[in-house]
Amino acid sequence: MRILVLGGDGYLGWPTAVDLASRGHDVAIVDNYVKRTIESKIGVTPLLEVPRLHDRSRQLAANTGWNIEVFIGDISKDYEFLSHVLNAFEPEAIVHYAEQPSAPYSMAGVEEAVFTQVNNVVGTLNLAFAVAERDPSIHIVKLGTMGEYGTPEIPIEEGWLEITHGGRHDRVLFPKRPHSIYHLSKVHDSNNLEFMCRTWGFRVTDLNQGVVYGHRTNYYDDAGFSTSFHYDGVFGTVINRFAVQAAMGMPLTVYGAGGQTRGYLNIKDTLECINLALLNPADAGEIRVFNQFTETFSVMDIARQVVEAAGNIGIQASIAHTDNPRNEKEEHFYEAAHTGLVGLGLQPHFMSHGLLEELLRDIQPWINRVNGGTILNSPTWTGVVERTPTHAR
Ligand code: NAD
Ligand code: USQ
Repeated sequence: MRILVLGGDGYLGWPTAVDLASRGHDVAIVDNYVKRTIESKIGVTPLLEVPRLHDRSRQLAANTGWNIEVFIGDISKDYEFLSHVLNAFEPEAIVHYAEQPSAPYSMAGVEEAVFTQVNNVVGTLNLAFAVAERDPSIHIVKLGTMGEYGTPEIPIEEGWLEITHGGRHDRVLFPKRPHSIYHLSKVHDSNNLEFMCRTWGFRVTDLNQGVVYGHRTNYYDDAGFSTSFHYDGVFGTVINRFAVQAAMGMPLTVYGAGGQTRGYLNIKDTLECINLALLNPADAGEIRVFNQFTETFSVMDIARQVVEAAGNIGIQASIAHTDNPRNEKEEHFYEAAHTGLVGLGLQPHFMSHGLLEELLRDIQPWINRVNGGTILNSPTWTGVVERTPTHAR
């Protein structure tokens, strides 16, 4: 298959592109390095230094013979660029990761909130129009997020809700009550794509992914395969952060009570889910929604498991409840369906099967690169930020 990966410089984009190339597909990637721009603006760095895409792609080809074509450009600000890429590469499927993914960043202030929604929503709209222009039968595999649903008092279905109202029956997109401006941008994307499928007969798989953790994929050991792994309070996701905190001897930062419950999956399963979605495309006119996670944990469950895994490899770790910078429920009901991808053949990698020990061992050699000042740098959810007025800058 000819597969275009949007957001190919990111934590998930690069390993996905490598994995697809290893399976014999023709792969191209697009990125505009906006994540690197934000990193330098807010003063954070990934744990491992990551070469730029042309260098990574050259290194990959030299090591394996797999070619990944690279296009550098902005899918949100430059429609002509995106349209050119589709005409030049002629993809049969597009995996769309190219969005601002951090909830804390999106809540830092008006600039960050507006950037997040414009970048994410307009990028997806541009993609929809470029696909309509090039070939509406291209399968779009779009990364959504479990946080679109929020934490409702009823069980979360896989995308759709069957309702009977006024004596009549219908099937509607599950009601959304997201956690942040970022998560809300994904809700807008889902609504826009549902419209495109209903109106233009698009084929879309909307993957409501849970929180991803881990670093090692099948190709991790070789130079050029490692990815952008964050542990800071803006881009780092909770399990990756806890592993780094344990490895550096810092207490694990459980925000508030720690009852916040979410769906999680290992990065190896992200790659497998993308593969399964691509091999089993949505039908024309269908927006197919999968809840892409394998296990459900509270933050305290995770912290305890990280402490235990650290102990198994001789690291003494501890937990410290810290003030929660977010506005979220800290104790709540949570039950979410996730049978679609298992139905397609997903065989999950479970966290208790040595994955935390593997992660801790992998990051230990790099722990002297950690910038401790970026562990507690999460913006708060107040929406009010102390900033220098524009006219005084
Ligand atoms: P990431 O920030 O590491 O990767 C996203 C990449 O997209 C970056 O390299 C960025 O430069 C690029 N990008 C952003 N806007 C762009 C634009 N306008 N034009 C071109 N490139 C652009 O994020 P990630 O953690 O790899 O997440 C990938 C996707 O998966 C995101 O859409 C995210 O919302 C979603 N997701 C991630 C997780 C997770 O736990 N990491 C969980 C659920 C969903
Ligand atoms: N948390 C802590 N301590 C920390 C960091 C986080 O207790 O040091 C808590 C948060 O308060 C939250 C939970 O852990 O309750 C998860 O936080 P997270 O930062 O790992 O995840 P989140 O902000 O939801 O975002 C991440 C990705 C995002 C993706 C989302 C999937 O950054 O791109 O969409 O996971 S989901 O949560 O299912 O929506």
